[in-house]
Amino acid sequence: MSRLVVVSNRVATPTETKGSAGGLAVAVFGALKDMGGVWFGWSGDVVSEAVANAGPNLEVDGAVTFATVGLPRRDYDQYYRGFSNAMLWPVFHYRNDLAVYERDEYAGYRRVNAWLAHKLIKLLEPDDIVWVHDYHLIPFAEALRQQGVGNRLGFFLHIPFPSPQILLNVPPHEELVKSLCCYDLLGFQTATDQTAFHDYIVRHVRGTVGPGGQVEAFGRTLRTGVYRIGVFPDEIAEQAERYESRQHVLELKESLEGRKLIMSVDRLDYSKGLVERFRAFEQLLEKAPEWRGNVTLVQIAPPTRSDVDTYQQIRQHLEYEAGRINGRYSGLDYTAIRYLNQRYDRLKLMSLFRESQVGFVTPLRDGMNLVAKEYVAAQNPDDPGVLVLSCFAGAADELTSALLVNPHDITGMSEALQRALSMPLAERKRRHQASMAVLRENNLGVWRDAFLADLRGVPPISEPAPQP
Ligand code: GDG
Repeated sequence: MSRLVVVSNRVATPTETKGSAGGLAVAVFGALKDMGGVWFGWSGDVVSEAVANAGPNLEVDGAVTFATVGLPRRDYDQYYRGFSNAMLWPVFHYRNDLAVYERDEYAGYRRVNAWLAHKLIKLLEPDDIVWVHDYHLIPFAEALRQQGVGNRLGFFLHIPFPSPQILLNVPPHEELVKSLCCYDLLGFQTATDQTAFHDYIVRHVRGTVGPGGQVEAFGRTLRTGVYRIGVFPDEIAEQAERYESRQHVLELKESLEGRKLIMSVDRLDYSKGLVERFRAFEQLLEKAPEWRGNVTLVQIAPPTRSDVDTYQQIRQHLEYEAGRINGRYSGLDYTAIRYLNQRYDRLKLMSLFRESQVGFVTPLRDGMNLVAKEYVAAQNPDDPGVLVLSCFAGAADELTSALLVNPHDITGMSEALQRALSMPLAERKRRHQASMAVLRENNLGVWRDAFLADLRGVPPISEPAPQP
């Protein structure tokens, strides 16, 4: 059987791959263990040129090799902080207004992709199948192909693929799409994303889209498919139940003094709709005074990408909103919004989800949103909480039993909160059962195996990869 090579911007740590709650790193590592292979990418460290060039650093764990490289400061700034996170991330989340384009950052993005590809080639065997993850690595296959690699190359995009009119805002949009066409298989989270890619191919580069998502463009033929990422719901349910009587949950319960709890967990990112969410909660307290002092919103928001300006701005904005709303509605013994800028242990999060009556997940755009799925999975089936979910999360296609909201409609969201807080048990159970059935049918293993099966099915290019 072919080996598997996984390439992602960040390589998971050994602890993450052995975590018991079933995250993405665990699922990817599972496939690597079965097939044998390599997980290659950035170590997360900024290092000197000499140290970067001396890499990759190899760590062997059974049949799996973790191969990581550090990035010099300029590469980090241009490839990661610059083009990936200050240009591609905002535009792919429909926030052109926040995007910053610098030609030298784009050049750095391509240069780092080529350098990473060059590093990987030395570890690659001719029959390996290569699975590349996410927007940091769009030109990775092109760089491999230019260096003579004929292996099967697949790419999964974790974030939305924007509609063509939005993508046109990225000056080198055509080069990026051409680079994507160097893969053999492109995976998207939803049919909307796949269709947006197809539209671009047909309208802007006069390519063709055939049955089964086959694309012909730039002289290449490739497959495209929809692979909805999921969770392992039964493991999460079991973990959440096992942790429900732990100290942290008991302390939270005691501090709530019988008040209802709304839970939200997101990386602190402007795509997650946090400001609109706080305002919707404020409107609930304003328009439904019976809830004042009787419901608390816990927002866990660990900071990310804090050296990108737009992330500093969203953080300040949220601190202002949380302070303003708490100033208005908190009391001597009651805090309306508990806003926590910290990362919590995964198992703790799952047990807090189980303890709450509402999961409030309202991104302005999101490829999938795993928090929504984790929230559902963590519920007690005999007394489940209600998921209030943005229609702009990929997860909304599947979790149709959630209360779906438009995150720009503050009043609509506050009404959904009211409805969720007062929903009768029978309806809550019915919605929870329907959502759990969807999560079980399309769990994280199904996502992984479907993508890999399709990638294996791609006929290899005739020339073998050059030997190191
Ligand atoms: C990208 C796409 C797509 C969050 N805070 C803490 C914590 N988390 C965990 C959650 C969840 C994960 O991080 C976040 O995943 P999401 O899917 O919600 O969002 P992104 O980070 O934006 O992920 C997204 C995903 O890729 C997968 O394809 O769904 O659309 O944007 O698992 O639980 N985990 C811990 N402490 C925290 O404080 N331990």
